[in-house]
Amino acid sequence: MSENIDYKKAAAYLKNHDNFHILIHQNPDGDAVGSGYALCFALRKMGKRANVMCSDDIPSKYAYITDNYTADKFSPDTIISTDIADTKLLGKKLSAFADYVELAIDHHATNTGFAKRLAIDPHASSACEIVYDIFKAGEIEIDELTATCIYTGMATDTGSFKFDCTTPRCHEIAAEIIRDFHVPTGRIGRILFDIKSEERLRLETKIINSMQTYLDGKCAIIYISLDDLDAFSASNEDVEGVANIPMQIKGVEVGVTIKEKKENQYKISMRSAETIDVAEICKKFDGGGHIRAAGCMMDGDIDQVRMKILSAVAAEMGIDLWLA
Ligand SMILES: [Mn+2]
Repeated sequence: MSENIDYKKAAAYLKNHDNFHILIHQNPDGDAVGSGYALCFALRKMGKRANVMCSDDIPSKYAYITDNYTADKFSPDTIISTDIADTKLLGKKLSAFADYVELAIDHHATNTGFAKRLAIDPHASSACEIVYDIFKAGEIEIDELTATCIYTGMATDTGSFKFDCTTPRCHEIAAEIIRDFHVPTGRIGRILFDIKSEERLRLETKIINSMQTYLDGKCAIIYISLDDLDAFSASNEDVEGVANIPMQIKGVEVGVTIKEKKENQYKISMRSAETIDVAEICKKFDGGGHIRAAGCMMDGDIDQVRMKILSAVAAEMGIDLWLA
């Protein structure tokens, strides 16, 4: 049985425990990295031992965070997670922790309640926003580095303060941490949103050229095969954020990105512009996420996968696929 706890209780929990392993999800994004390391740095500042654990390597663009971290050697007494909605997202290396998470900090409405204690707010822009409010509630001291982590997660999950999840609270926190800790916003913004590897930029032209639109231009699908990655010498890191590419087309309501993971296995990412709940669509395929950004895994032949996705998107749009 899990228990919902408020931020004061969550802060008290952090204060009253030690030797933390902080779990973040596989394929970590800016919010996973930001919230995980923010917790770690703040706990260490309190004199506690803490490590951040992830099944995958942390992308090199977050070096301005991870360069300030070295893993400690100790056996954990306290397992907590952040930005993880489902233990499936722990990935291979961390799956053994699935039943032992004491506290989950998260902002996904689809959180499965796997942890003993839950500090969850589906209206928060990011896990980082919740982590910051937990620090505030418990008067836990932070520094410039921790503030930079918090800013990173908020900027990532709000698409640089553009998405609908950009609430007044989100701007208030950004204002507070920029004022109090002089977070280098320009530098972080460029690292997170502007700089791409040459391989990525060239791969983008291929993806865009082979993009297809359906349902009267309301749905666009891009596909990235393992061969594409090979041909452009692109790494997994190079394809981060490609899901936003189809959303740039005028009239597209749902953008779908299909990434080949291995033969006949694909990772699907969906984005929605204004009206469609893509979390609902991804749930049909055992996935989940947010209304405007969700994902799932699918198996099978690429054409079948494409058709299945398209019918699900059409159904959510109320369009009869066979007449469209
Ligand atoms: Mn997040």
